[in-house]
Amino acid sequence: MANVLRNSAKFGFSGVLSQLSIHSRHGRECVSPCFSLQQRNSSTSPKIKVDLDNSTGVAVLRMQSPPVNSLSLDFLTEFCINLEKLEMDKSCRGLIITSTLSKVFSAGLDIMEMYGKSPERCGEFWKAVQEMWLKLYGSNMATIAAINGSSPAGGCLMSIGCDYRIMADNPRYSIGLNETQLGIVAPFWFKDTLVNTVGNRAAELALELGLLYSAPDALKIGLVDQLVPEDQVLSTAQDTMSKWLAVPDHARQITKSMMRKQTIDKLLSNREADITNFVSFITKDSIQRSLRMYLEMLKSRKA
Ligand code: CO8
Repeated sequence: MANVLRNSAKFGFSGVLSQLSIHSRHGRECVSPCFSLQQRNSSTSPKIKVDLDNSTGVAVLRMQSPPVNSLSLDFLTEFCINLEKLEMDKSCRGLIITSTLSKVFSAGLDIMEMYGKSPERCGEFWKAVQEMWLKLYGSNMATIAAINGSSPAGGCLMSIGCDYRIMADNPRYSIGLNETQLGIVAPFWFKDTLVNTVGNRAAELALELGLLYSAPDALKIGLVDQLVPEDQVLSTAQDTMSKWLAVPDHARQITKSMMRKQTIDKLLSNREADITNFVSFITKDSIQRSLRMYLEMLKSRKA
């Protein structure tokens, strides 16, 4: 552990996990585990907008991919590129993640990326999902999710990957890892992140039943830290961030590493197996049928 702490102090939290040679904001090597961030983003309009306030050192990352900010391969790639840029920027100490869409923070993984796709494409997609979580959960920045709408499944994963969660006080908005409701299973690192957030018993109930919690219920189990009126979600996140940034960076980062490193290392050392598991699971006929039924259910809700 002493070594870990020394390395954390020297390289930053991400640096301890370093697999690839990418220069960090401290001018040293930092993490980007096994993921080539080629500019593969094919869409013309950015799905993400980042504003960094140099006077406060706080960046606001706005997800702006209608209709529901679903996490497609393109979205995830753009997200990771932006996160990496901020991580390397010495002037950026805090990150707030929010959505420009009304009612939705993020609908989670883009189901169309998991339905009717080749095993190769599914593997590429899953690697990007892993990468998003590794970068966020292991970030050196203080991170706050300003959850201004519903946030199921992968949206919840993104939220619990942050250090703190502020949600709009609206009982119609929900958050949770509802994978079992789709007939799929949240992988171990989704589970670990949830356990680290709400504890074992609450996570067990939440995961087995695939529960989506209304904002007030999410606060009760500690899935979010604070509820505020909808129009104050971002301003509260900014106020809260100033408290986080009042703590010396190195002390906060080493502490974060102590809390999260074991969970991150577990995925890093099982990354390829996790991809193989995902691909073989998601391409099964029975799972594809479940996904198709779920997609039909989503469409029929509208009709
Ligand atoms: N992926 C792709 N498309 C989606 C998704 C999604 N996750 N969510 C919604 N859409 C589509 C809808 O089908 C609809 O399409 P269309 O306009 O063509 O009919 C459009 O987005 C708008 O959706 P809604 O009308 O439902 O929008 P609302 O504003 O009424 O509701 C919600 C927004 C609450 C987000 C709602 O859309 C919803 O509940 N979506 C489903 C969320 C969900 O269950 N996501 C789970 C994704 S799986 C995941 O993240 C983790 C998987 C882990 C895999 C592990 C396997 C081993």
